[in-house]
Amino acid sequence: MDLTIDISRLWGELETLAAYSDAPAPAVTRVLYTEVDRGARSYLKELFAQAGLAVREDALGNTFARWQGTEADLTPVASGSHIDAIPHSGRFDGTVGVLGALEAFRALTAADFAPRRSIDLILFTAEEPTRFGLGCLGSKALAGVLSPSALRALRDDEGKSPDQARREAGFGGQLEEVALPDGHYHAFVELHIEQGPLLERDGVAIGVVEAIAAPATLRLTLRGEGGHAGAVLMPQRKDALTAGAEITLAVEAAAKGSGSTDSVATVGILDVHPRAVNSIPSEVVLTADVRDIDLERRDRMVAQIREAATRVVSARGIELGLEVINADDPARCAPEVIAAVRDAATAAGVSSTPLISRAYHDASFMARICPTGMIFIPCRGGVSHRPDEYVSPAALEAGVRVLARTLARLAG
Ligand code: HGY
Ligand code: MN
Ligand code: MN
Repeated sequence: MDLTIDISRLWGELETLAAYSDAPAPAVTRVLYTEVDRGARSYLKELFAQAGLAVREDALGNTFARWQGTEADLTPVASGSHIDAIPHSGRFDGTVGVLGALEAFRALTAADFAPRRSIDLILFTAEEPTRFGLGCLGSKALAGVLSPSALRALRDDEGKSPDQARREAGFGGQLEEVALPDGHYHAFVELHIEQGPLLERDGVAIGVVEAIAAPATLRLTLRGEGGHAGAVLMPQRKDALTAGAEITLAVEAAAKGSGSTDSVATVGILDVHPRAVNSIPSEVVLTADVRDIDLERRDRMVAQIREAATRVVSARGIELGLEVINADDPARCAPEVIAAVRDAATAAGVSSTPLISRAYHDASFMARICPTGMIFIPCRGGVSHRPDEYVSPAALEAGVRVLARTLARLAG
């Protein structure tokens, strides 16, 4: 099949999408249900409609753009990714999987390919944990991993629930209708940037993802006594922030000491109260992200962090609250989708290599309900979640070509 990817059109669409942002370019901030998120969604729904796709949205804003297959009774195939972006991040994380899938659809149509199975392009709501503290809200709800009641219990910084926020953003319908039945899809494949350095380092065009790492998120609340920074002498202090500093180092030590470089742990958020230069911190909340591709090792790190935190707070007379916000299993990609990606890369004449994803993705949860795979493309220096995140047009073009061929294989 002779496929032509219109990379300048795709590049222009990525640039337009990047402008829907609450941060000055080249940074992108696009948080769930904000005005820029809603604007980006409208822009994309316009493109989906122009491409002749039938568009529907569910109660959370997961958006499905369907390319009708010739045999409507066959279970459909799906592709897609997310468009939300954490504060001050880049323009390619997630978006290449949404606009890349659209471009794959258009290239296949131009090559007179008509899929037997319908193909859904899915824009997943809230893959990033920014607003409600939990990642993959949309795909977890689709997979039935996050129940409507668990969803309703979440709160953002203003105390709003996803239910309230989604309705204010104009999404009606019932949360109970979001979960998809098992077998709803024949297969799912997601195009995504590697968010790591290996493909670029080895000069390989395509990563054929075999597994996706297991993330856990911990929230530790430390309560001390606070007080006047000048008047309270050091022996009498119960300083919540110095306790938090020791625990932050213990989080790092748990990953560094696990015996494997596949273990990673990060304290990305540390809130201090009352945050005044002359007031001893009385309360600190730190949020830790702990991951490994091996579940047991990941859980050992969580246990170690819990032990270290207990030790630190008892030595300092601080009160500790520790909440495991999420602890997901690693996801395995399906052999038949892995093979389809690998064969598509070969047919497209590009190099490929098996890879593990250290980032999590919506594919992590689509793998719960259907055979799933991922296609990685190299990003410069492996950089992601930063404004200088970058993918070359050539790398993107190869990724879209392989995605198109993979979809042609899966949708028959
Ligand atoms: O954090 C992650 O792995 C993803 O980028 N949300
Ligand atoms: Mn991300
Ligand atoms: Mn992503």
